[in-house]
Amino acid sequence: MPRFRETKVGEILNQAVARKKILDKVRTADAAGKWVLENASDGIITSYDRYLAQQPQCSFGLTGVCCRNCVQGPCRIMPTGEAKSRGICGATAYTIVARGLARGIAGGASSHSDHGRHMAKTLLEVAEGRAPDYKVSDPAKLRRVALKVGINPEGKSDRELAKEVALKALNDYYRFDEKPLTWLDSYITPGRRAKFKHTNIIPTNLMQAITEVISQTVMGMDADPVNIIFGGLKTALADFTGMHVATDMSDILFGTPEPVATEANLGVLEEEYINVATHGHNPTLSDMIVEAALQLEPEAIKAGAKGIKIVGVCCTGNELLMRKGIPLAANQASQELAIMTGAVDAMVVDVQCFLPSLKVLSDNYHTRLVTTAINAKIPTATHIDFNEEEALELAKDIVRQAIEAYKRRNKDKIRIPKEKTKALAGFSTEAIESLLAAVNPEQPWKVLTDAIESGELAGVALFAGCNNQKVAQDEGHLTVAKYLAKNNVLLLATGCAAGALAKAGLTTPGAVEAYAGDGLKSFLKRIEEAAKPQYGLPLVFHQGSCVDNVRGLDLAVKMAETWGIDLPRVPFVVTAPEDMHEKALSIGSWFVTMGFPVHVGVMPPIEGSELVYSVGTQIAYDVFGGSFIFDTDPESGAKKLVDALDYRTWKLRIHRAAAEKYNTALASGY
Ligand code: SF4
Ligand code: MSK
Repeated sequence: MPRFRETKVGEILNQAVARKKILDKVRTADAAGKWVLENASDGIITSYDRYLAQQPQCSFGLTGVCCRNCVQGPCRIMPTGEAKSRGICGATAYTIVARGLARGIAGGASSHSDHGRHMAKTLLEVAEGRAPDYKVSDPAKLRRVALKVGINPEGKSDRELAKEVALKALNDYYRFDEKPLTWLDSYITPGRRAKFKHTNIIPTNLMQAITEVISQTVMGMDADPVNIIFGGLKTALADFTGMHVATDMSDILFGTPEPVATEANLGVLEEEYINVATHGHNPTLSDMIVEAALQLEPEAIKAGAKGIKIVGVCCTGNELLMRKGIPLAANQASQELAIMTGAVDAMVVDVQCFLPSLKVLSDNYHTRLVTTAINAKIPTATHIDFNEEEALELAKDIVRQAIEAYKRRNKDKIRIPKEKTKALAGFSTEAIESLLAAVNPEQPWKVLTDAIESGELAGVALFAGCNNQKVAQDEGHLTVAKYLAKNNVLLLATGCAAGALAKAGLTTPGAVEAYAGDGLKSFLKRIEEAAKPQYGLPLVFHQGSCVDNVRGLDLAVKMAETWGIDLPRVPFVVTAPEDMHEKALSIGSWFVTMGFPVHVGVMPPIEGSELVYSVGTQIAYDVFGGSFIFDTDPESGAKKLVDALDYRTWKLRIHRAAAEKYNTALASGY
């Protein structure tokens, strides 16, 4: 079992090596971030410092054997040896570790599902005329989604259909008819449907799936670790459902992403402009901020600026990047550094992944920090209760706060790094299908599956997940991406992983020349020559924010359908080299149940139980065909992913040869 690796940081702390060396060697691989930490920190404490200050972290917590599920606790368990112990109630290590894992999945599922519910509610408000600043921007997607979930769009206006689709999505949250969730059932293969039924993990009510697992894991309830984990997997499938609702509703409201060119990294901030950073996950507010900024440009010029520049942070940043070409300033770990440039006049946050420290930090500058969600406030930050009925007016209010703050700027504190790079984004699964259709209009996905069968490509990998202060920012993403590209793996990315790869220039055509193996190069070139995309094709296809991981699943389903096989046979893998959030736990878990190898680069707290660890790494493989690959060494993790792809492709070829020899269809059940 790989152990938790803290050696680099531990050694450096013990040797009291200078802070500069810590930053250079350990904390971040992001050139702009490094520059800010070295040149603009003014002794300000950031999460990079607070991580070091937290060392050594509690080994009970790190391995998941600390329980606080009742007030008798905390109970800390010694899992093995003579000191082997139980909690006060008698709970053993495997019960406590499984409970912690399942509750983590529930945290992720509730975040995504709440996001999805909000988007469906916004679509309903649009349909009922209660959100005048929004509209159905993508009627074609509305009709595609309607058909997918079993609604006949014939003869219905956009508003009528939007209402029906929104109500059906909301119905997944509240219904009690014991039928599988629509946004799960409609997007999976028949094989997965049967597998989930057989293993009794199909959620039938999204809210209920989350409450069930919390109830299952309170003191005095389920002590069976395997049963608890299966409860967690049911919740993970509920998470998938909420994520797919979020992605579909966002596409309908704001448009299905298409390839777009922009820039990434802190160098996108501009001293002469009023800089407004939008941060979080929900595109409803940020979309309006973009519109408000356009309308208030004259006020900005009157205040002495050249104009208003909107930049993105984390997944709200990804939402704006892929649909509007708004530059991405930072991913999760460097959000504080954006403020430390002294050039951010307002940072507006919606939900998830923003740090409470942003307020303390912004107090050192002129920056106005604005929270906007009723359930996500920071003490003493400005709070504006955002709602869709008055969206544009509220967005203007926020932008005006930025204009006011701009007038209080301290020019001496402005230190913007030069580093920024070109970035392509907007590669939704639909956009990729259009590109492939330029080569084969009748069977676009056959272009991809043929390339894998012929050995030109080794398979497809999806980069997901976050930054995590336990590892150098972005380094894991970059190492795994370069290794896979060299080995001819087609790369997709979402969330802060996509942000990391964009900031390092890997979402550009130039990166193909620099990092792709010959097979990947020739595959991309063939598509480029046929489709003639305006900006060329990048090494990594940026698919969006963290809810958009479902786009990767949709793509894998297309591959499975083209081959006529189920998902566990498809040469598709997932990697989260810097997983951090509970949402990453949840996403990884549903990808495993869908049948994929999932590499995780930072150990979640499960090492306190051999049993739970082996359920994730081995039993899951036997039951679902997918499993976790825990490896904290990015290169070694990447090698295992290539091995997993090779194994699947090898089996595929053998069965293809047999099918051709006996003139049969490719066997689906091998
Ligand atoms: Fe301790 Fe059991 Fe209470 Fe957990 S539930 S804190 S193990 S007594
Ligand atoms: S923002 S969940 S750190 S991807 Fe989606 Fe990034 Fe992970 Fe948050």
